[in-house]
Amino acid sequence: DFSIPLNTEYAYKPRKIRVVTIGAGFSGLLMAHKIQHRFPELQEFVDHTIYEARSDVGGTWLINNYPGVQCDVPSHIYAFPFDPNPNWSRFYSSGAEIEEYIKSTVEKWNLDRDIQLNTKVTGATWDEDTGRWNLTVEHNGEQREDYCDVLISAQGVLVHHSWPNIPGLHDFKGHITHSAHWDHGYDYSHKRIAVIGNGSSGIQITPQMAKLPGTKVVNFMRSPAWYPHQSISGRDVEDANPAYSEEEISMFNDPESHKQYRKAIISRTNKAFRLFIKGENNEAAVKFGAQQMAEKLNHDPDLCDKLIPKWEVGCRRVTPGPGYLEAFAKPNCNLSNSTITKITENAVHTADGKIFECDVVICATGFDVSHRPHYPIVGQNGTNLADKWADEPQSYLSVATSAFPNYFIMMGPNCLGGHGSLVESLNWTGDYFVKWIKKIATEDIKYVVPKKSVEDAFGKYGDEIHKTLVWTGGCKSWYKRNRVDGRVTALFGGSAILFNQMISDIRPEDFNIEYNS
Ligand code: N01
Repeated sequence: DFSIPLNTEYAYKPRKIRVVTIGAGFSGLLMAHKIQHRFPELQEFVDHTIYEARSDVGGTWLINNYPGVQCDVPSHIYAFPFDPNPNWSRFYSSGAEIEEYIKSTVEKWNLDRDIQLNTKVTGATWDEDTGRWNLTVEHNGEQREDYCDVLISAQGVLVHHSWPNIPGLHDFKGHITHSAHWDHGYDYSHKRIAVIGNGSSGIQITPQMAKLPGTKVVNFMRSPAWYPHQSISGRDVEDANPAYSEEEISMFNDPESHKQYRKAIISRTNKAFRLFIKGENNEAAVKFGAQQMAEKLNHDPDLCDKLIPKWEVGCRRVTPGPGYLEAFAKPNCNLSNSTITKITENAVHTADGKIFECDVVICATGFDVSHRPHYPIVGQNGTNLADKWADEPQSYLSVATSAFPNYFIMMGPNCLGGHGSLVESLNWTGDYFVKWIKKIATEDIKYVVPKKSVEDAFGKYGDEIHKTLVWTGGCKSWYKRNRVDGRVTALFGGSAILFNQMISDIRPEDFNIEYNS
């Protein structure tokens, strides 16, 4: 087509393609920014829609709004790279502050231009003849059909919360809630409260409940976890979550100083990866962590025995969790590590024969971490993604999977979800998607799909690295789909720097590419 000026970067006139992104949390909003602003040339040939099932943007920060919710990633690196926020009030931000930041960023950049709220994708089927995804979406209870050339899953991984599998749970006659489905209309004060779970959610909820007037709280834990209080804020302070002073905030408002500050935190975070390698660094961390936890527990032998893990630091996700260990010093806050055998109308029963009468049961029991979609995504030869991933999820570099052409995933299996800067990694992933979108549109490509052999090789490569890392240690964790043994399916087996290198090129040789003509 000679109508294109010769100095264009494209060899062919780009064909118009329709891109649908599912989800308007951090990942989906990053895609919105890339398509609307970062790569303005995409306007010429990309028609983009973001479907969001909920009534607002914000993803995980909209869903997880339990009391005390706070991010355990430093605020200054938990921000959109295109709009770093100099005004964070603390080293770690509250969920509410993050939600506010997300909403104001959306408004500032008009990122809701292509978003359709209250609209749920209920099915996606690949059509090999047309090279398109046929979609069904539900809005206000009505189903309609749509299509796209490229489908991007930006649904996140910790989306569908899990109720514990405890006999009698639903016979409980008091108030029952989940950390990811909090009931803000209920007054928790003056209640006897059972908090089940001691992951990142449970450890934030427990001290908040213990603070309320007249409460009696029991936290039921099954597996101990490390709660290091060593601040990576770079300041020698006791407070694990320091508030920023006015001077610091005004310093951050100078773009160069802010950039340097962010760089320093990213560098400290990247270096922390060394801690996750089995061996002397981790052994030192175990010693340090055990000593620090014992101090926080006032060297209470019973609490130390129950709470200080015997496995590596980082085997389960570490979280700063200020106030959790300290809460057990209060007379109204207790810990049980005996297995819950049943829940009755008014009590939690444990294997050691104890019965805890309570008015409230809070399940901080995590999420479905299978990666399996909760609606049919059907790829080549009728392959349903939920079936493909029934035993274990497999991906190509976390961003795509064989038999699912033109399907790209943010935070797919084995992504950079446990170390480094998550938002930075989503940003690199978004850039990677844009490269494919441009290539597909400008080279008249019908579809691209990762080769199964390469996907398998990536899995093996990751497994080999994982053998050297603490995530394969002897604990039970959601990194291994809530198992003790088995593959690490949630996390990338390498540093953030390695992930960045691996994703900086689209490596077409790893894909089968089908052209339209
Ligand atoms: O979920 P989890 P989460 N009886 O799966 C326990 C992110 N996040 O919502 O391990 C008793 O970690 C279960 O015990 P066990 C972050 O990535 C971040 O807390 O199966 N207990 C476990 O203790 C985090 O890692 C932030 O033995 C039962 C707990 O429930 C991820 O989300 C805040 C049980 C679930 O812990 C998930 O965190 C919140 C039973 N029958 C979340 N069933 C921050 O940034 C389950 N459990 C701070």
